Amino acid sequence: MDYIKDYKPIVDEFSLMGEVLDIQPYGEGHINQTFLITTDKKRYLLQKMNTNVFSNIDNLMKNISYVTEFLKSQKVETLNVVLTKDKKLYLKNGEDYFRVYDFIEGTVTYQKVTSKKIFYNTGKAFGEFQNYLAEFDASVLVETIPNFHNTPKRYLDFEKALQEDLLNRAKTCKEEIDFIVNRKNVLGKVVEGLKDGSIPLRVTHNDTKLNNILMDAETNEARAVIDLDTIMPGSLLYDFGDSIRFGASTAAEDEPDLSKVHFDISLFEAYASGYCGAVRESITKRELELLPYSAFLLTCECGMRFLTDYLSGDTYFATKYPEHNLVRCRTQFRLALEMEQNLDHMLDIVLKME
Ligand code: ADP
Ligand code: GN1
Ligand code: MG
Repeated sequence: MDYIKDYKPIVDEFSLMGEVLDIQPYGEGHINQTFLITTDKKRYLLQKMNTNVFSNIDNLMKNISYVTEFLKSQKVETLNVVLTKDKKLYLKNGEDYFRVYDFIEGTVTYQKVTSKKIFYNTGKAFGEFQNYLAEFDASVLVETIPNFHNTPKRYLDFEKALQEDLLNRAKTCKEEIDFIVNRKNVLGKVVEGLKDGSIPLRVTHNDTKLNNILMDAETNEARAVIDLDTIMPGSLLYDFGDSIRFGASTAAEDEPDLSKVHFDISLFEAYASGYCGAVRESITKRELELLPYSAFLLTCECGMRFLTDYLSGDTYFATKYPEHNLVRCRTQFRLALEMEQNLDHMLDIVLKME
């Protein structure tokens, strides 16, 4: 595919420095289409935003603008939105929506944790990010995906997809269906806690996987939290749990060989130590006690979302082959099972961090 030919007219609508030399697909995100733009002066990132997932791009980009301006005012390194030539936050081209960010140089994203230190740094950075957001006025934010981490609601979506079974795939994933059906009644603790006030509502990132943070290429210290599309009111348990889901695994999210997939409790400890150190002043006792459960919950939730998408015909997450979502679901349920077996041990670890 000739990306320059296809995307140069789009890129030309933005206020870039220099002559465009190259445009290539970039990164491993499951939602937006990301491209690296190289000019003779600097590099940028172009994203074709996913309008199937985000129904109101205008509100989404306003959220990002508010949050990034707020972070910049606190001298925190963050995404910088490059405006279009007519000074807009994004470009609408027919049915398609595009945005451009400065490429943050000298950084790397990891698809898998390669050392405890990196995961400790990630925990510390997401904890600090939580602290910055604590000062942010939640009333200006629009919920970009309502009920994003409402796990019981996600369970209903799964049931619906199972009933419809559009591609007749249910027969190929009976074990996975049973796994989540058997846990139906333990998926509500965070939603219920937010409702009855025992868990505080905060402004949270909601998509805290390892490749949504840029690490300094030389020092491996965290430089910037990215992928700010889902910053919304939520629970810090969502952010903690989702990081553990992705990072405390011995294998990739889509590893087909399940014998390689395990929950690594020493990575859990490294992340928890970085995170709890950063949020020590603000985390409540109840939140602390629920950190182990949140890892189990978010891993069940994500596995269930992959399963739902598999049953619905792969319309949400980007996939590279027909069973991709099922393979991802299997890794998540394997991890969730091992987390479930280790909840007491995880609790001992976090209670030491009080
Ligand atoms: P998605 O929503 O599809 O996950 P992301 O916004 O997370 O898209 O971007 C995908 C990948 O692109 C990230 O995981 C990261 O590797 C890279 N990336 C995104 N923004 C930047 C940036 N401003 N500078 C450098 N790399 C970036
Ligand atoms: C998606 O956008 P990305 O790839 O960083 C998804 C997350 C899932 C994750 C699973 C908006 O994250 O919720 O946990 O895939 N983002 C959205 O890898 O749905
Ligand atoms: Mg991402």
